Amino acid sequence: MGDLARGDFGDDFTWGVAHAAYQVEGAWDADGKGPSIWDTFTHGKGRIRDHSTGDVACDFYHRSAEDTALVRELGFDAQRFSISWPRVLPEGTGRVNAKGLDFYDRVVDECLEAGVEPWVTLYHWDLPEALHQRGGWANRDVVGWFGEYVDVVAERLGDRVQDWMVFNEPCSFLLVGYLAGVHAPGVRSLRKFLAATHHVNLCQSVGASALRARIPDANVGTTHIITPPRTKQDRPKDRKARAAIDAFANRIFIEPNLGLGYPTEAAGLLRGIEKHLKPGDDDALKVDWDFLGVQYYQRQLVKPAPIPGLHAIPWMSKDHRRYEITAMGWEVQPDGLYEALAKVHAYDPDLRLVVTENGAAFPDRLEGGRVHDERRTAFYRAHLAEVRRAQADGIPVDGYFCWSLMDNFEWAEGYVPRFGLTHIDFATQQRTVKDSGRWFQRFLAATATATDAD
Ligand code: GCO
Repeated sequence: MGDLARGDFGDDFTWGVAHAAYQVEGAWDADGKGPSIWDTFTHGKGRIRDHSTGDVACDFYHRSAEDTALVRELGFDAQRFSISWPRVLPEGTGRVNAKGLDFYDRVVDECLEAGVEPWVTLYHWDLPEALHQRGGWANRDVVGWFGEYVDVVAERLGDRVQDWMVFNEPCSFLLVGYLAGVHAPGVRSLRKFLAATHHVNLCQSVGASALRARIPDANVGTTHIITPPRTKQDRPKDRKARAAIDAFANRIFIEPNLGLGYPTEAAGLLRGIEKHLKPGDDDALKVDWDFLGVQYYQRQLVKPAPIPGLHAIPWMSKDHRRYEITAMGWEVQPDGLYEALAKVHAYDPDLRLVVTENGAAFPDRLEGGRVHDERRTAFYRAHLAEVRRAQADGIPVDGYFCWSLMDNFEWAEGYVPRFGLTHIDFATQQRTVKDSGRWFQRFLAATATATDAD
């Protein structure tokens, strides 16, 4: 891997960093913002590993200019951030909170002034609590509510923002929030999970249309986490197990928008989704994406399950002997990124792909003003090599976003796992660029091909 250089990825390749509203903004009730399901969830007892909340987080709400300047200093082209729906529409529909919208307007301008492209995600998991009280994603009315919200944002930011992602990882907030109940809103119901999944898929399409109606030259995509399942053996029942998890964790969130319907044949438990379909939905689901965002963290070890209709369960044990394990307990397998890209590419060879998230948490230590996180640098280098391999094999990948610019609120794990290129002291809000961030800075500054930044 000694030969990796920025220039090898192409002149039009976008290098970015990503983060999300609830994980970084703080200011949870400032300037007229309404509560989101994550405010409710974290303010309840016992949900978050370190009993923390996103009330303050990285205080990005007040420090966005400084953080955006850092994105530029490190040499990235783009900053991916998300809009908090209840900051813009405190009740979810109707009344617009001007100060909330002003904040995002400012962030966009700060990006442009710093020479950083703003890449905007419309939904990164913080549904207005008021809409959850009305049934949230499980209520089909959400399709109208979401269209209204996207229109408000597109009208205000569309003159300056070209790159849009409608959703961040439906798989995660639906499976973990509506089926496992470990993320907000903490629901455990197969029925609600299936209803919510169908409504989110409809919203992908409604959101994309609302963007295109306001912004003729918009670059419209969405993001999916791709977790390739693996089994220890390859017997027919192992293959069936992989297929079932693949349907549940990957395919139901991607295929309906590509006009392929729901893969109910692969997992019997999915059949319940059919009763949420109305005439005309098959067409309403179709989206003509400009790009798809692929987010990759790990492969998932699964094993055959003796549960009729399910076929597979995730296997929580780890292969410590074969793989390095991150602070999230995830196995480091760089070639899984290639597999994830190839999997999405197989749907449509012309569809542009962007790696909208990739990164890792490690037990970082701040010592003498430095964080020597060589494991993170090695992680990025190995994964970037897989992006190059995908490009070399003809897969059109034209961007890569690190998760994340800075340490932030990692959902149910609180502030324990640190994913940043920048360390944050959450008591003082002091930012310290880690060695991995400096590695990127050198890598991005070197324009020649085939010479490593090190
Ligand atoms: C996700 C989200 C991020 C996470 C990151 C690390 O992929 O789950 O987009 O919000 O923080 O992935 O788990």
